[in-house]
Amino acid sequence: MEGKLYVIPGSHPSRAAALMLEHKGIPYKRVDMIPGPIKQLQLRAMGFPGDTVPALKLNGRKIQGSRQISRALDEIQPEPPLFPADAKQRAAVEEAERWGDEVLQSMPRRIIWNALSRDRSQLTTYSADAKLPVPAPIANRSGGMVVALAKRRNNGTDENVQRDLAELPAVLDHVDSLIKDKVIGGKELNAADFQIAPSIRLAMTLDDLRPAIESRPAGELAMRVVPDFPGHTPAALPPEWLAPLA
Ligand SMILES: N[C@@H](CCC(=O)N[C@@H](CS)C(=O)NCC(=O)O)C(=O)O
Repeated sequence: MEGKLYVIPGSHPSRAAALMLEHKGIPYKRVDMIPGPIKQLQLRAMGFPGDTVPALKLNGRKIQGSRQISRALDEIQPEPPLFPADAKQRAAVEEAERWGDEVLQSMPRRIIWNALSRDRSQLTTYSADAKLPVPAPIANRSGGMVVALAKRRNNGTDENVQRDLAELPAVLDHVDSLIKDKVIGGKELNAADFQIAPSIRLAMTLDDLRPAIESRPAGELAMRVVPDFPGHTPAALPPEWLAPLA
């Protein structure tokens, strides 16, 4: 059994899927794609129902979405599990994973595309470990267009990002409380760890955010689960937007 995992370099849910495959010990080939309309068409042409990554071909199945992938992996290969056997614990992990996907995941995505639209000098650091289907000079030259399209698609407006930054302390408090309640951060990592930690880790690639995160339990968990996330964005956001994080 070998999987084929379609990702965007630096995509945090893509990393979640990769980590879950590695947790299971399922071998896979990673296919790197560039964000934007061509990737969306390619995924549809391959028969995936949606146009986002992660998307996984495994055992004759086409599975798209980080939460669909966690469940499918437990079906295809139950050990080691991604969800606890105990019903109450499972419900807590499922809820944390849902929150990680529906609430947390889009925050660093909006923030980073906004920051990259202000300074994309380090954009290619996010694809440092990737095999992109275009030569590096073309990827460099098309960077401005990729960032503009992704910022728009992900609603990375100034207004949304200022709201995200105002909400970030409460969001980090929630992650810390999930760790304190042992829903995540245990000896055996689960689907919610793999969903939440890459989002926090992506946020930590921004110099604007890292100091507010790294010394918290959330930051420590992110470094434990995803020690080697690629990419670095220098300070780029207006300092007054960062006041809630001080
Ligand atoms: N929440 C879903 C969606 C993931 C998602 O939105 N992925 C982004 C990359 S992080 C994507 O594919 N965006 C489309 C694009 O940039 O073209 C999941 O966890 O699988």
